[in-house]
Amino acid sequence: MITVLAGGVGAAKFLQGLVKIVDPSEVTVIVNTGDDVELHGLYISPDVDTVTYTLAGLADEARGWGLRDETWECLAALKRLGHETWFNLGDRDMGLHIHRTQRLRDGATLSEVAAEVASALGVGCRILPMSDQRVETRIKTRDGDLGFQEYLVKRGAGDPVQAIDFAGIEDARPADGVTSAIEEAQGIVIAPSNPLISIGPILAVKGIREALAGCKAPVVAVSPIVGGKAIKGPAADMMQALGLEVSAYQVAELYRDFLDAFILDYADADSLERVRGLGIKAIATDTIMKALPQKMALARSALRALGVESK
Ligand code: FO1
Repeated sequence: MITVLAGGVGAAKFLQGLVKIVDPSEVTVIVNTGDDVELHGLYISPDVDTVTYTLAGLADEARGWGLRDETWECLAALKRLGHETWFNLGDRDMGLHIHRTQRLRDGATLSEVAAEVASALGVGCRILPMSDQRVETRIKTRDGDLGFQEYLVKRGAGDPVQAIDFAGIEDARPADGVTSAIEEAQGIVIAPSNPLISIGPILAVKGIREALAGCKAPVVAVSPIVGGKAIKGPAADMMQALGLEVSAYQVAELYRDFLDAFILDYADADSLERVRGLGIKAIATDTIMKALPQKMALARSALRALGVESK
């Protein structure tokens, strides 16, 4: 089994490549839920949905979130009724959120719902939310404490970040199957996702970071930072605002307690020796995943770094 720690779009692209070279039933994905948000009475789990929709072949890959060929009638109706509609929920996407919300109200767990949805959409991998308890990524700014989606979508990630907090993390436990997916894996991949707000919340759930540091399988991470910039999203600005170096090296450094290997882009090949100085095997390759061949090639590099055979 290959276990992948995942945020949203970067992880989803990597997984598209991985499931072409490994049997999907051999892949377990542990997904960040710190981005989850409740709006219009609905529970939305953006990273879980991005991974699920992408692996189901239903995602709008150009936009990076939601479903392809969406319509937006429900949101327009909410707007006419005076609701805030800064978070764009498509009609079909809304169907999933209604289902999840109803199931949670009936006593199902987030991970039960994730498994049901994956199965209904024909996804062959196991998709595990990091925890069934609510963990909420909060961004501290000059204007106060913002919910993650408020910071990212409503305010366009424009506020200098003073601190990041994961509300509820003290009471969160890994969802069923998460720890064993780390302990029993043949290899573990940290996807090219934001280390602070996508992988960070997963690592902050009690026991997960320790499981990674103590597991027998090798762990490889793929850098989401290329040439001092984030491939997508606010990672670079956030790292800078928090006084971190905006570099692939810095990402490796953030994971150094559990990392065996690190893949960075050719653009950062001058950092290979520095990463090796951390005692981590470092590999340079093309990490920009424009189309399926690049996604597969990157997944293949990760498996090679783990010493795992691929199709
Ligand atoms: N991102 C946006 O930039 N604008 C949106 O209106 C938006 C809506 C949305 C709806 C459902 C969903 O699953 C994701 C959505 N996202 C939107 C993406 C999301 O905010 C982030 O990409 C992730 O939370 C970060 O991984």
